[in-house]
Amino acid sequence: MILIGERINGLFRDVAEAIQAKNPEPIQRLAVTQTEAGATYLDINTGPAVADPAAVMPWLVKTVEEVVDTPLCIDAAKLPAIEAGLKAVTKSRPIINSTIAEREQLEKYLTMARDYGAYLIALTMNRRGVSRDAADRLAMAMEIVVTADELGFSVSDLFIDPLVLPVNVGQEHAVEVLETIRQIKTLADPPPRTVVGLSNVSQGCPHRLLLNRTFASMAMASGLDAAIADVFDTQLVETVAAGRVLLNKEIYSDAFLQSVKKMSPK
Ligand code: THG
Repeated sequence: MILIGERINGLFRDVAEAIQAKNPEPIQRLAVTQTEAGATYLDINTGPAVADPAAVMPWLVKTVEEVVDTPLCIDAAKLPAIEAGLKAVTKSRPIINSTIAEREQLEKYLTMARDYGAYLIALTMNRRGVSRDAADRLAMAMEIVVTADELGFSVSDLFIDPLVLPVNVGQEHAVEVLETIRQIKTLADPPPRTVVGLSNVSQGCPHRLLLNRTFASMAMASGLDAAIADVFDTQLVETVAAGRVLLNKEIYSDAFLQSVKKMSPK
């Protein structure tokens, strides 16, 4: 499983303040320390407080690329901010995060991803909101796969996100997400990949890291390919490394805990 470091997000106060002050130092430190901790991608999101995300995203991309080679996951709610981020990327093939599963929006994002040679995260939600159960999520995943195929976008460059909700407000969702992850692999050959925002599962709960780690291990067993996650949780990173060995994705060696640093989407 690929770990995408979640920490460069304006949801966090230190990042919001750094963006506000155009101060690169806290962001560059998070880029370096997350990479050292085992992130093979870095999610970058300006956060909800920024007035013009399309103006800030290129600065965030440049600030991060100045200090690491780690590829980026450009996370924004609106297309102009994503496109501004894509234009600023100079190093590796980025991931676009994300589109909803509405035909018109899917077409725009798939075309953009194709034109920029990016991977694309597509959420199994539409204008009516998040799905209730696995069947609902799978129906949207199928729409995503079909649309990608029609537009000539490689299905294996798609990451489908079944959307994890906090377990304290939607307890029934976690098990539906696991079932969706399993079944998404049957939709196409080669199949799309899957990704989740792991820390969503524990938002507002005590024992957050325990919930995150447990869900990570369950989701890996269900076939999850990537997680946007807190890589500063050493035990989470180690759980993922052990999971890779146990799922036979990594050749066993006594030094298997090192393996998490070498993951790539290739
Ligand atoms: N799917 C996709 N992208 C995503 C998400 C997803 N991007 C954003 C998010 N979800 C994943 N990233 C985070 C980042 C932070 C938190 C959760 C998920 C988080 N933050 C603290 C909180 O809300 O309690 C912030 C407060 C703080 O500590 O300062 O939990 O699902 N594709």
